[in-house]
Amino acid sequence: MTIAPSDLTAAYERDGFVTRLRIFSDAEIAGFRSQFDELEAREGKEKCQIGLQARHMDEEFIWRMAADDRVVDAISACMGEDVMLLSTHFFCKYPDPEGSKFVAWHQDITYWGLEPPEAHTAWIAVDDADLANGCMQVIPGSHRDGIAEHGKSDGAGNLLSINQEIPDELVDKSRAVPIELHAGEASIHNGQLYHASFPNTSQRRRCGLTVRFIPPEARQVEANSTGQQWCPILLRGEDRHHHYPDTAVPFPS
Ligand SMILES: O=C(O)CCC(=O)C(=O)O
Repeated sequence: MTIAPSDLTAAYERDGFVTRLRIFSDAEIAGFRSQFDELEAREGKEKCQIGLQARHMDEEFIWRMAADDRVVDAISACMGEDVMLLSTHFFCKYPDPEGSKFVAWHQDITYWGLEPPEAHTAWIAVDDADLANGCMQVIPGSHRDGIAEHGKSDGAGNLLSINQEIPDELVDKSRAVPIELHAGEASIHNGQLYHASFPNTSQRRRCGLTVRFIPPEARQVEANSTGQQWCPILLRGEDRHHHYPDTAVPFPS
């Protein structure tokens, strides 16, 4: 981590995101990348684009990435001491010369069925992510604007599960900030922050692991966008709310 935890907390509260957190060394991320490459060879690129959800439950390297103490230290500086791992999801954008695959402007929390509507995401770069290969973009401070009514995206190729999109007129794109990351670095964003990513028009893959976290008080009041029940796992602190059945740690250390 390049900034002190107290600075992280203040920046996160103000902007709704923090970035360029060095989590894994070059050697560590190279190891994880080769395990992702192996999974990609086994399951195919089509599946790996957005189809690898909650695979920390059966792929040990994903669990090791998501539950790493350095990730949890950073998340805990942003969201507080009690931390549950909600899920994981790879967003892997392959070279797309036609520019057809993108992630529309959205807030994560609107389709996760949580009350209070609170969640936080660590986006861990498996590959370098930059403007050319479609890194994430955010609108600083938009997590304080409340929850926006989402519509459906008109453009074909939105990688979001139900094609959701914040209406154009509500997004001040002139304030967008690109989240460029080297492999092994992470950003963290608030589930109410407006964010998006544009097509990967480079020749390079852009793979990131999103790790979703909630505080134990956030209970599930409706099905999430994939129609499933969440099965979060307490990683740090205490669960005084007991909204969820106990889920065993898949790969105890
Ligand atoms: O990786 C991307 O391009 C988008 C990620 C995203 O929308 C998210 O983390 O919620």
